[in-house]
Amino acid sequence: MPANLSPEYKAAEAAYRKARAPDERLVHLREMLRVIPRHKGTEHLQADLKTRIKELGEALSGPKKGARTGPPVTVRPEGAAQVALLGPPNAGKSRLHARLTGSGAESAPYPFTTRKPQPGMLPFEDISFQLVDLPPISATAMESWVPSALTHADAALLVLDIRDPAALDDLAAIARRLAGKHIRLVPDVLPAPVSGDDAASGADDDLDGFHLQDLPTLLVATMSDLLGDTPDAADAASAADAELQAFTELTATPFCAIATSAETGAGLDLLGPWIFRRLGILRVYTKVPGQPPDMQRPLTLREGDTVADAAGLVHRGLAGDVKSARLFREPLFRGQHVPRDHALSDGDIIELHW
Ligand SMILES: Nc1nc2c(ncn2[C@@H]2O[C@H](COP(=O)(O)OP(=O)(O)OP(=O)(O)O)[C@@H](O)[C@H]2O)c(=O)[nH]1
Ligand SMILES: [Mg+2]
Repeated sequence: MPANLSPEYKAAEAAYRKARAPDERLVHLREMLRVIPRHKGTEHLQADLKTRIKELGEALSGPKKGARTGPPVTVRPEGAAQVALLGPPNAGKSRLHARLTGSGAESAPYPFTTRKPQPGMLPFEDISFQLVDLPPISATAMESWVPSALTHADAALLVLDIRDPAALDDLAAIARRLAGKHIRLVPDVLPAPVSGDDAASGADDDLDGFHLQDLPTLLVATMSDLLGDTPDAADAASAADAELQAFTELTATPFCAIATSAETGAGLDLLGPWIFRRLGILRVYTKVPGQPPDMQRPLTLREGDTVADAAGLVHRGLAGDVKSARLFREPLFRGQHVPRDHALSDGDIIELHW
């Protein structure tokens, strides 16, 4: 049924997607629920919004006395972006998480090992991304709180066992389950609309173009070290590439895919750059007048973000007070004044003027 969302709702949704701090997100979620048109077509969505508001509220204030005592379901975002590890049981999510972040995420040769969200930091150049390991999702099982655990996720790594012939079915089942909770897995390049079954693309016509969340998604086909009898690293890499090519061609999946191994580390160096580029992350360095810039701790913003957005990160709630900035970016900018709505670039150095 068409959801027929109003301009007020769409504006609230846009503000929600832009907000990164949990308390700001909660404000926007409440606003979405307040302005959502009340009719049958939005009933599911209203229910999803209420669940997220409740769970995010509990995460921010601690659970109420006597409330259900499960694991905390939302992970407070840290670093330049939060990226969720999704996938079917036993695919190798936790082993990857442990290797990438140094977390002690428990991995075991049987399914449903992971029972709660586990955060860890993946360093990339001078910033880091927060990776969140999660319990598995299959056609028949998904912890009810997993959609809420994705509230702060900016992207997803969908981990599949490269040897598993059912991987496409797993991918479609996961996309469908999340679509049912108004979360859409988005490939790097959106496929042209086709009629017929497009569950594997993450699209879902039932949602009438509406969703609570878009998750840019990379397929991570892991365990490449276990492909055939290839002790030589170069042979193993080409076997993995051939397998991956066969997979992407056979399944015609619109998602980008990379082959990795948590055992040998093969392919893992591609993850940070993908997250960085796919999310359009910018690093902006700040300086105070008369002093050299602080090159140690960049602000992290997104493509299209402005001087005012950077100011909002420096002084929360005061973004509106910044008047202009001096911008340093060789060779074009050597301290010229730019207005508060000037869009920043990766590597910019700014001196804020309030
Ligand atoms: N050789 C090899 N083994 C791997 C690799 N990745 C995972 N494994 C093994 O595969 C099994 C499952 O890995 P897990 O990381 O627990 O899988 P998971 O996806 O977290 O599983 P759930 O928590 O049940 O969803 C474990 O025995 C891992 O040691 C890999 O890249 N190479
Ligand atoms: Mg696990």
